[in-house]
Amino acid sequence: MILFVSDLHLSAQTPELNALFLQFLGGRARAAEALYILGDLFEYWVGDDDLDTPADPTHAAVVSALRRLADAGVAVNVMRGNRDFLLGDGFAAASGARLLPDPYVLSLPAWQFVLSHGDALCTDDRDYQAFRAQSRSPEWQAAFLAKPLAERHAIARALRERSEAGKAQKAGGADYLMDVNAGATEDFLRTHGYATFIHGHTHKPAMHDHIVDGIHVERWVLADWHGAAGECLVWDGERLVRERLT
Ligand SMILES: [Mn+2]
Repeated sequence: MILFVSDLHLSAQTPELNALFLQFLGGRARAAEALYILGDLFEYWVGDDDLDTPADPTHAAVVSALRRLADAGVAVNVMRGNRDFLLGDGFAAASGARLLPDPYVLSLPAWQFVLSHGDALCTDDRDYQAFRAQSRSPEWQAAFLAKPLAERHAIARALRERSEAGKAQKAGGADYLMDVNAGATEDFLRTHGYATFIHGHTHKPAMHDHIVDGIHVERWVLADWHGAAGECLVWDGERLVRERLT
């Protein structure tokens, strides 16, 4: 059995979700052979060295719980999202998780999946894509990570506030900016051999049927975690089923 989650956005401001996720890692997830976290596990990640400063215990608690799950024999896989795109080798070493490239093809004996966070397909949001291109460059990341931690935290806070303001603006009439672009998605499905596509990011959980080049392709959008509830998508070897976590 394989579990998929995304968009938990954990931080010190989400104590209920943090507790729910720790409970999930110590319980439900133990029954799986593998866990795939498809981006935005954390609301922000300003560098792996942040783990050494115990000012905010949330990150350290989650990393230790991932480690315990990995040590229990569950394959833990983490993809970076648009919030925690700076997760690096230090995080991987501490958590026992394998960092996945985005996109990632998951070939199982019975089925083929392609996994992505999903933000790369939101091509209508030109401003975001420009920031994405810039912030994924090694030069930008090296310059950012060279700044003192306190300054990185301040920049991350400012970016979050700007993102929230942008979201409110987009929700007021330009909602399409916050969803994947139809053409880009079709190209993506074609490029990846019409594999079943699982992604998050948009916070619009659904199962979409696509017909691409006459071939039926399923696209499963994971639910974000909010309030006191989360969700995982379960592959039992034959089908995908959503499971609500409270
Ligand atoms: Mn996201």
